[in-house]
Amino acid sequence: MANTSSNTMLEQIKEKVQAGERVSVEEGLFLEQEVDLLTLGELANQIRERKNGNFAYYNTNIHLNPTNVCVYRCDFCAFRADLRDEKAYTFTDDMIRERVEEARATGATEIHVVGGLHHQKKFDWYLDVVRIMHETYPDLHIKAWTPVEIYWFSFMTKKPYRWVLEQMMEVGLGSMPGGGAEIFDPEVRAKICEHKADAKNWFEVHEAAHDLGLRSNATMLYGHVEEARHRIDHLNQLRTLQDKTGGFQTFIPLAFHPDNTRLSHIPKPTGLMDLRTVAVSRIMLDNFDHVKAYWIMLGEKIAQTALSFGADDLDGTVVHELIYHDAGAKTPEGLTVEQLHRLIREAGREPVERDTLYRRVIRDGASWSVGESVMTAAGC
Ligand code: V47
Ligand code: SF4
Repeated sequence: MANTSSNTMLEQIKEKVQAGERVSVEEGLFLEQEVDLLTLGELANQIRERKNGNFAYYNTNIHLNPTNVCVYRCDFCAFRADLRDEKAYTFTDDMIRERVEEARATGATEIHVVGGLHHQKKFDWYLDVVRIMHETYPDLHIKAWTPVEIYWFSFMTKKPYRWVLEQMMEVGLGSMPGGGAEIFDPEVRAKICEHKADAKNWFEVHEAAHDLGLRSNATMLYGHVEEARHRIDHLNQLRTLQDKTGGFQTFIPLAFHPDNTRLSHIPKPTGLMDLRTVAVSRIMLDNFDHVKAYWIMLGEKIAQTALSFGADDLDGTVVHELIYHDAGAKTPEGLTVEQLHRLIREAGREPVERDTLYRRVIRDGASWSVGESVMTAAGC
């Protein structure tokens, strides 16, 4: 970053960030390739504080991966299994009820549901997963199914995405998680997750969801075979749909975990790359309210630091996570609210428990209710 044109470019970007203007794809690439971590952090932090003040959000949640049997074979996935594998499992209705009762007993406000595409299960089984959860604990927000799953349901039923989503909403679906995005570039997808729903399908599902009033998240899986230009293209595509619908809530950069995958020769991203990716994402995604530092993947230390590099959310207490632990995550299986508070306060931020839709949670032990939108309350 020594020459004059680089300095001019950086000055231009700084002015844009200060004025709340959008950084171009070319400038995004420059940030990725030429700019040091602390400068990225300073820029990202400005945006983070403008959008969310000093708040750092978390939620009380629990995970359910209803089956790990999957027709696909994504190279980065350590979670999936074939039907006859020893580790293959599928939840029964009673197991689902038990998981939801556990959610109720711990005062969880959200259940996060993603899983494999089980070729012997019909659409009605997936619908029942949501129905059972909703009937067992109606106040629990069900954040379920990525576009890869919705695409599969649409393929099985030969019905449009909108119909599939409407059926799911009728039995209790509350919002959609951000997975299945990986890296949108078709050449990268061909290398790591050939055959599964492509970028076009991914965006069409989110657009249909937003049109029905469902909010959703977006992710990006980084640190495998992709290059900087692929990450910037990915972020640019996300902000284009967000301009159109405004339906995304949170962006979550997902650090690739290589253990037990077909890409196990690739080293896990370093802490530096994790923080750079959080910061560049925050700068590029000017129309996203939130960027999540998913502690279960980043580890508590990097996630805590990320709160000064553009992130405003740590995700939650997360009980029963499998996808990243199968792929070698060394983080604990869950964190208590006290531990999350400590991480946030140490980072100089104010912890706020939110529900899935970013409303403040008013809590008394395991009982809770929701207040107003946190950002409205903050005047952000
Ligand atoms: O699409 C799978 C990723 C995603 C690995 O919306 C891996 O709040 C790293 O949807 N290393 C599914 N990543 C998870 C998902 C999600 C996660 C966190 C928060 C939210 C949210 C949604 O998990 C997949 C894939 O990108 N994944 N295997 C792995 N070895
Ligand atoms: Fe199946 Fe999802 Fe794993 Fe791909 S990432 S193999 S779709 S469970």
